Amino acid sequence: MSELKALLFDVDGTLADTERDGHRVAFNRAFADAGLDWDWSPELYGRLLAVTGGKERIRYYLDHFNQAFSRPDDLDGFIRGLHAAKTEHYTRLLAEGAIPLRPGVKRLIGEARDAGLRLAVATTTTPANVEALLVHALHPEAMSWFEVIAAGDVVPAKKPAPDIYTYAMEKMDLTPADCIAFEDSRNGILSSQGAGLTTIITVNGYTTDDDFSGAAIVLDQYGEPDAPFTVLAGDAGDARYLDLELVKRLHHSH
Ligand code: XBP
Ligand code: MG
Repeated sequence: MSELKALLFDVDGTLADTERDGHRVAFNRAFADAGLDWDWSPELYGRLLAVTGGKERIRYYLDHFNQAFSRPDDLDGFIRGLHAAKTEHYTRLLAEGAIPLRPGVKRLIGEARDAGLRLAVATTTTPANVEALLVHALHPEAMSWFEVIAAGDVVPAKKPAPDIYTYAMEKMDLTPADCIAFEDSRNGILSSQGAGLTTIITVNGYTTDDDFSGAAIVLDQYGEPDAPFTVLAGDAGDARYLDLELVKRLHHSH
């Protein structure tokens, strides 16, 4: 097994709990702006998360949960417009500081930077959303900390397809053995493992019951020295929180 050179992070659910109080709220605001009476409850949104990508999720909603809606002639353009308005609402929410990073994320990224590890993002969300989260929740200069931000429509097949991780590694001229991935969902780990990556999982409210077979470890959070994680599957040895040493150990043994 080669030495660990890079950490590849998913964004939504992994760096921050963005779905329920961020993306969902932004979708609903965009629907209201457009005069639609659609309301995605937290429960319904959990079901819609079966499909990654906001535009794809709107289409999935129409196909499976709102067949009665009379579709405009240009459905693609209609969805694109709604989604652009949703992105405006979402980035504004983040600029207002509505969504913090999950526990331990800032510390772990700091440890990785201090150790000279390379960083990248591999996500299905829109690039503007990644920037809004990194700048407002991590650090004003955080965009420059990430060598590659692989996001959104840059690959046609979103997660669970492996393409976004493969794209990020190609840009960095790295192989899966050089990297480790951080994910929070079934679609996420299907993507990272499909790209050949060892994967560390932190679950969230929407993904606790997901199947994470093959994960290097499944945690409830990265944790902090004074606020330990709970190990849901796998072996953390004596570790109480996810630090770079444990990341390297998991990379080495998987
Ligand atoms: C995240 C997504 C995204 C967001 C919404 O999945 O599926 O679509 O929910 O963002 P993952 P957009 O964490 O697996 O990357 O509306 O910008 O698509
Ligand atoms: Mg995710």
